[in-house]
Amino acid sequence: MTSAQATRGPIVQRFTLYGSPHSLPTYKVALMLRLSGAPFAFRYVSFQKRMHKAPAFLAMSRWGQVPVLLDGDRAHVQSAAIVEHLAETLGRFEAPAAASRQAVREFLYWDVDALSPPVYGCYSVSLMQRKLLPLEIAPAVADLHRQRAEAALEKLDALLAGRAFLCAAEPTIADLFCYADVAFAEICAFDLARWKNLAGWAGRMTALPGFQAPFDLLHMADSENA
Ligand SMILES: N[C@@H](CCC(=O)N[C@@H](CS)C(=O)NCC(=O)O)C(=O)O
Repeated sequence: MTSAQATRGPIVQRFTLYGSPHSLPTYKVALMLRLSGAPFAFRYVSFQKRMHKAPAFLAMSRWGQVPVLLDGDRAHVQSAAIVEHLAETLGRFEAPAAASRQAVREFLYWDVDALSPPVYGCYSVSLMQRKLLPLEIAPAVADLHRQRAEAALEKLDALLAGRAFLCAAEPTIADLFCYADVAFAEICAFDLARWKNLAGWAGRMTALPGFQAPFDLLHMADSENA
């Protein structure tokens, strides 16, 4: 602690993120905070300990899910809504004009509809195979997740042809949000080299100042209530 802090008292942390390093939507919010340069405290919510169904947690998260972002006293849920809230309040990664703001929203909805669910499914398969979650996913279901993830990644690659970023000349929350899924797809052994535009864009995302990959950004060891 510096002498200035000692006289002024502890710094009040504005943002507290509840989630898990293994949670893809938690990474989306953490990445937004990180790339925006906004410090945050991280609280690990253990699914094994059913912390997400405890009354105190349900009081913040009506669906009993992570992530939850506390911004001061207000609890925010749903990663897409949280990321939009952060863009507005921090003034970072917003689209520059009304037309591209609408395009950003469309990409967020597309991601939640088409890209994130199959990648999330593939990651669940990987957690099951590594015996980190007690799941039973039939091989046919696992194959379907993989096919759907591939189709969505193929689409994203096509949409990135001739563009540096998805909706504007600069990265927006649409890029951050979709990139998080692509990062988890890579963890699930999808080889981005297959998709030239996607690989180039992912390289631009990982080169952004402050960027950190999922398990570099969120550590179990750092969590305050693991
Ligand atoms: N649409 C939500 C999805 C959140 C979600 O699926 N969270 C998972 C962890 S990655 C969860 O909390 N699962 C526990 C449950 O649903 O009971 C978002 O984007 O925030």
